[in-house]
Amino acid sequence: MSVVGIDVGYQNCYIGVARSGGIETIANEYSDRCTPACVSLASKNRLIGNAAKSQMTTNFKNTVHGFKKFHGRAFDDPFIQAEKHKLPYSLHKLPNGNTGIKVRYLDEDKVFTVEQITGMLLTKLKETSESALKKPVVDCVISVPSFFTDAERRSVFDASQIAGLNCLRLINDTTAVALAYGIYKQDLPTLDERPRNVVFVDMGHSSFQVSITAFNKGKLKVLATAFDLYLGGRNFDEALVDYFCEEFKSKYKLNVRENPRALLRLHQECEKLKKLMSANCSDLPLNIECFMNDIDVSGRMNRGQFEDMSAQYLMRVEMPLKAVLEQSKLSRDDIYAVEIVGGATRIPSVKERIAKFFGKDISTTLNADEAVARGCALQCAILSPAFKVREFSITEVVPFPITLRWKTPTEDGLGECEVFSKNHAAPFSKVITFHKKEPFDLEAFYSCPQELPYPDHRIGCFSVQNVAPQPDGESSKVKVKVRVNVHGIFSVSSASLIEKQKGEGEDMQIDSEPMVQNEGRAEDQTKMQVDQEGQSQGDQQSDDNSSSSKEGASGDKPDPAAGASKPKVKVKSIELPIVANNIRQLDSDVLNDFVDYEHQMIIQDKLVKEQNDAKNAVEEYVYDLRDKLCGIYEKYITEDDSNRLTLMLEDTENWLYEDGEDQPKQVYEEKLDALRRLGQPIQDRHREHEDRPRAFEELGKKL
Ligand code: ATP
Ligand code: K
Ligand code: MG
Repeated sequence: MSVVGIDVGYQNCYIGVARSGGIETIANEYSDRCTPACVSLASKNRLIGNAAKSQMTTNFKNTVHGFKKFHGRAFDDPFIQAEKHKLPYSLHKLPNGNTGIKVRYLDEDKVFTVEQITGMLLTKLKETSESALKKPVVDCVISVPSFFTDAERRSVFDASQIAGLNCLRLINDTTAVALAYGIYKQDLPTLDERPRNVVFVDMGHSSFQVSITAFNKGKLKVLATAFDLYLGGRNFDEALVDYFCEEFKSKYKLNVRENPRALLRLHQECEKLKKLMSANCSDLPLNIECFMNDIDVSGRMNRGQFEDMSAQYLMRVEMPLKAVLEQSKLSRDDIYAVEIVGGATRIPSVKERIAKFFGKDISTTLNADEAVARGCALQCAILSPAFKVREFSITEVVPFPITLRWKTPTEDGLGECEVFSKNHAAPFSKVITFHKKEPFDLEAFYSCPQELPYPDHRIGCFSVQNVAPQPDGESSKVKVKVRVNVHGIFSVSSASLIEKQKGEGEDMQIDSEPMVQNEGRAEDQTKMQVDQEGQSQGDQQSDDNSSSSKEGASGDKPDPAAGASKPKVKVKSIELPIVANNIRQLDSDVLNDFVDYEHQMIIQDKLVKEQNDAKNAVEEYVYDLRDKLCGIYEKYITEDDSNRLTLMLEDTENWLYEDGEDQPKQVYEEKLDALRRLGQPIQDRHREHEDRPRAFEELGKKL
């Protein structure tokens, strides 16, 4: 069983694995530990990661990047509408209203969903892990931003399935970092001591996330999270791009924004410049050759200027810091350390603002690029029965409050209950008791539309079925379990009807009005680990998506409606089916089609790779043999034969660029065999001759 953690960044992806007893991040086939979140579709195959990024400017219409924020978003979402104009590739409204990505693939127009595109990226990351670990990879933990809603989380989860991964947990970026920070700390306070509170700050390419986490020995509890969804390194790049677009307009009369390729190149150069300015205060040049209309362009920039032009973004750094501190109800003095990760926290003025806000030096003890992936791998190791790791329990928070709504026979016609408040512990289950005579719907949505950064605040509608009145015509008591699971995904997970047994419980007075009763119970989702150092904690329960409601037996408090002095009533609990509607998740048949299609594309990519390899082998052989014919093989072939063979090699070379440009693998293999049949005897004669002196020497020794 593999232990793999994947940080799927907006720009950069990293993979952490457990290998030879430790956690490490692994490199891809380009010896790069960072794999760009970039997918390029072409007429014969796909390129994913570094290969896709390196030809982004040439195949820009079909090279998809910056798609992480498309998850769970409707095409009409204002963010998508604004983004659409900045992208060199096309977006397309899908029949279900979601955002599709329109490209040319295999010489056809294709619209992919974002789950498919992220699925492609995950396929690549899976393959990279497999070649590093030299075994199949299925189980993994994937990171998502802490502000991802249900729709986004379900979408990423679907993507993982398309790639053939079994995602054991979607973990929040800052929580993964917290785990990477805490698990190796030997000096954490004991359980009865005051916890150690650490702030984690992650500014990536697209967003800014902050959490405050309380640590004790063997556990971490996230107290609060805060974020700016749209503040990241890309904003700073854009500030530079805006500036140079203006400058090149006046200096060279170039309209860069009309030329997608030039704009992409400018983006890349501005990003490089931004990084250079992090280490350098002086004036720095920006030069791009043959930028547009054969014109070379150049400009200059220094850190002071850059800070001035990005003031509007720097201003926004403080807000989430303030919000997280307020929500945690801690004071600055309660903060033990401020740990920063994410590429954009390397911008000196970003760092300064964080330090200034907390009034202390910030720590960079964690690897800014790899901490998330390492944390994911650690979580995967904890969840894997095959891997021994120190037990560490994680309690997350719910980022946005969640409310249930249902129809009632009352005047206003609606009942409502906030089932999860902001920063409520997660994973967590609650039992709500209803009194109903017929099947009913529970509508789940995020309670505070003004707080939610998305226009759509629906989560889904859950129909509780097969509800019937009691034999005496009274309402039935229906216990509904709602939960936020390990992935941070909400659901009405089970429902049961409590049936009075005949002859008993007549004294039980049942409300005909629907009534809500909250019965919360913490569920720590971290699986029990066998660990010499770890302590078994009695209140821990393992949890999975299929668990059914057992609260009736163990967790229930007596129903106040039944009165405190009632005799013990024998009850029977009947499981009720729940049908989820409007859940923003792929239908299972659609998902299956996507899984099949991904599989086909993988096979297609493999075929193209094998074909290319076979073709390259012919080309290499031609060059090699031709060199040797006028070199080391010269003495081992007659001039006539050599001339004839050279001509043949030349023909083959020409063929490779003409008719032989795109042939099935076997054609190249046959070609190579034919050449080898001619080349081999020469090679043999050469080798025999080379070996002869040594053979004589050996013989001499023996005699
Ligand atoms: P997200 O977390 O938003 O999904 P990501 O995880 O892909 O994005 P990171 O890899 O953490 O993002 O950070 C990438 C960003 O950091 C880019 O904008 C990059 O330009 C920026 N960055 C990296 N190094 C530096 C540096 N030395 N100075 C300034 N910015 C930097
Ligand atoms: K990253
Ligand atoms: Mg990130």
